[in-house]
Amino acid sequence: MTTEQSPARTPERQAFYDHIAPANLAPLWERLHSLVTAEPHPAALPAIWHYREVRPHLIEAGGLITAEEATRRVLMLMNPGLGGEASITGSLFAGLQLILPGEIAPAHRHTQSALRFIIEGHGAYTAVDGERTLMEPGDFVITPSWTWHDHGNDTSEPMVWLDGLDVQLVNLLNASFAEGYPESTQPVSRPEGDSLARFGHNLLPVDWHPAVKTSPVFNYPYARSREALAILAKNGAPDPYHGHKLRYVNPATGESAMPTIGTFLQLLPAGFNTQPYRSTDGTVYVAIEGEGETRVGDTVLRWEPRDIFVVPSWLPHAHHAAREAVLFSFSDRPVQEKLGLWREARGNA
Ligand code: 1HN
Repeated sequence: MTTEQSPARTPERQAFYDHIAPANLAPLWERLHSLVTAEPHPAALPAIWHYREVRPHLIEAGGLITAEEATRRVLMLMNPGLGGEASITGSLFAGLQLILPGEIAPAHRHTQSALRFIIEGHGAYTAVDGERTLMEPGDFVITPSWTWHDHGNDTSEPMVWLDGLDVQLVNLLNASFAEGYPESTQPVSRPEGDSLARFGHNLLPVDWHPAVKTSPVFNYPYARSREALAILAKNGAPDPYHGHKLRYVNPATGESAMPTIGTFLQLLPAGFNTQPYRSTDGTVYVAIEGEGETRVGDTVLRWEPRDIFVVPSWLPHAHHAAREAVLFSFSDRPVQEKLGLWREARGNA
């Protein structure tokens, strides 16, 4: 099974392959080694987008097209190893979305799930199924599959967030549906903060049972998550591979907050070096606080706040924090875990 090379392609065999091709047939033995590899060989490359370099391009896009005309004014983060695919890893989409003061990104819904990780600006809103939430830097906001959503910026500053979506997963399975809402914004039917009060305080409404797989909390405010990390960092030693790392959960199930995308927040103390680690879920990171670098295989990615970088599947990586740092990250880990595919390895093994 670990054939590194295909058997020799003799003229007689080649003639046979040509002969059967019109019948939509082909020999597996020519392809086996690339279809079934001994370990993951992601086409995605380690890469980093420095926010100070990307921001001017985003602002430029803001002068070229309105959010309304674009539907979503997003610059996609194109993994340089993926040949122009709209993907940051083999399975996930990432992009930076800009909403200028006074703009609206019109309501629509789709089967792809989206996360927003807020990078810049204060107080623009996203509305999900009749409730608006105001967004602050570091907040993790969810748009569950098939929920109406629109965004708007009633503030005086540009608002930028990172969009993470399971576009490639949904398309692999040919399960994409989408439609526009008849109006540009959906009616607001619940006051701001309603979901957080009902579901975000270690309490659940009596007699409520989850109807969908996505967390009923759709904004995980940074202030609260950050406070948890600060207390952990004060109370004990960091994990050698992860620092102080927490995963965002659906409070109704204990599973990941989104069914297809796992999301994480970790604190690395000043001067801390994590030990080499790898896992099969290619992961997108956002540096929120601090400064440092991540060695991914032979590549060193140097990051500062608001930079976004990607660690492809199964590449050993280690973080170094020059100053106390906080990283947000997301990956397809819940999907791999559900399917029994997820693996990790500690050290250089
Ligand atoms: C989308 O609907 C949004 O709703 C953002 O804000 C990014 C990227 C690909 C496909 C749909 C949004 C998206 C997207």
